[in-house]
Amino acid sequence: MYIKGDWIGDAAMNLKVEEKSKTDNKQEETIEEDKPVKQKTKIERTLIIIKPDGVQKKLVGRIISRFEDNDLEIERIRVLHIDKNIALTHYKEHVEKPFFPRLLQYITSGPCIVMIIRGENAVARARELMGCTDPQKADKGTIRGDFGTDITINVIHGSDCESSAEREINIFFGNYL
Ligand code: RTP
Ligand code: MG
Repeated sequence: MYIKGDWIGDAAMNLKVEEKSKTDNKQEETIEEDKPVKQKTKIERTLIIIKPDGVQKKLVGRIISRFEDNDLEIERIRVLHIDKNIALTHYKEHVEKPFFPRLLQYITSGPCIVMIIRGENAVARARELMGCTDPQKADKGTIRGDFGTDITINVIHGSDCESSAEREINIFFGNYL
């Protein structure tokens, strides 16, 4: 018996509602089965930096090919020796961290290649191609796994989400979009 306010009764009611919505979903699923399966995709832009070690080791072409071979295209590209002010702006979330002095020294140590990369789900897909921050832990076949030296000297930067991409694109390419 269901008594309003009784938690067992409430749970039973919730279960019924849940069962009903499962049945409803089942009907939807049956209808959906006839339709072709569509993956959720979105055209995005992300900011990629081939860091000074990547340029010094002449890896630019090979790194760009990793993106192009995966249907991500270069929309804008420039060579830039990042100075202290740009580094402080770009890496503002890391300025107080213990590793920042080494990161600053590294990122300002020579010319970088800065690019806007565009394509379906570009932010997440670029990060997958890059591999995780620490090259020792990154999978082989990823850019950092194949070419990185250590957790700081790791060849490449990629925006970590769409809002970061917008902010970073604005730093390096202004508001041309
Ligand atoms: P990024 O921003 O360059 O794409 O790298 P990420 O998201 O994978 O890593 P994040 O945590 O944002 O760190 C930014 C860059 O700082 C250097 N780093 N050094 N413990 C350390 O010594 C350390 N941790 C991070 C790396 O160059 C990293 O890419
Ligand atoms: Mg980051």
